[in-house]
Amino acid sequence: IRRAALRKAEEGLVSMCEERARMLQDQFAVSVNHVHALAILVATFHYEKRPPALDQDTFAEYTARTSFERPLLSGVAYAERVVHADRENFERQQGWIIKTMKHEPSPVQDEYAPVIYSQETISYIEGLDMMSGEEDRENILRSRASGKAVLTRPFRLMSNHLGVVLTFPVYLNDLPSDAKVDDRVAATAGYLGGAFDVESLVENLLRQLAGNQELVVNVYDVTNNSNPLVMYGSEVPLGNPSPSHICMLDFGDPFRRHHMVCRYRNKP
Ligand code: WA2
Repeated sequence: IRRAALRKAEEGLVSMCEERARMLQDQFAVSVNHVHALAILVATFHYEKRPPALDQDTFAEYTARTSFERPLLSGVAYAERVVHADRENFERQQGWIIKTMKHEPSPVQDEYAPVIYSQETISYIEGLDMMSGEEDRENILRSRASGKAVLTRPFRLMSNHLGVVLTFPVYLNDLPSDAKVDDRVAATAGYLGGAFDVESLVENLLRQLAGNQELVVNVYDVTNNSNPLVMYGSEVPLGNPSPSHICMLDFGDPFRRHHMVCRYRNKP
């Protein structure tokens, strides 16, 4: 009877973990797909119309009314690529100067990625050079070199919550799928991205599921297998003897690996 109860507990753990991993991966995927559509919206209405048929108010209204399509994102924004030779012109036209993510006037750089459109939920990133933050900068460089959606490692977002940033490149013209990196960089108009507020939005998602009380869920970025990074949940003390189940997660960036670890709060 004891053996049967243990077996049942183990099966419960596996099915609850798989349910959560599937839900998280699905909500992640729909959010990424919608950000992809927003990148196309900016290419179509900002760059393929003269003068641009998009402005901050329109972007803010559209992203607010479609936020239900991006359940795990706390907000989205568009940062334009500005090379140093164009900085003065850009700042004069915008009527403000490019600032760093520490809210200081930006020092001279080869190029910048100031936010020109933002969802109101993250309006605090307006005018900030997203290349001034290490994680955001790496994302920008990797997305424009590949033409694909990319994710940062987990880090403290400007909201002060743990999460990851998603970035899609926007190009000035269509590129063949095998385009060279240099051609991709030269054609780059800017970067459409958003913040996955994993700490609060995944908490919300899990709270709605049956069995939430008895389960401890952690999500890790295991891109570097010998140094797993916590993406969600609290650090589990080393040598925890409680049995666990691991589910692989696919968030769509082949450069990164993630998994979910589930265990019972109290040993069954
Ligand atoms: N968005 C929101 N909060 C953040 C953040 C970010 N990046 N970085 C740190 N906290 C406009 O890749 C382009 C969004 C960056 C996109």
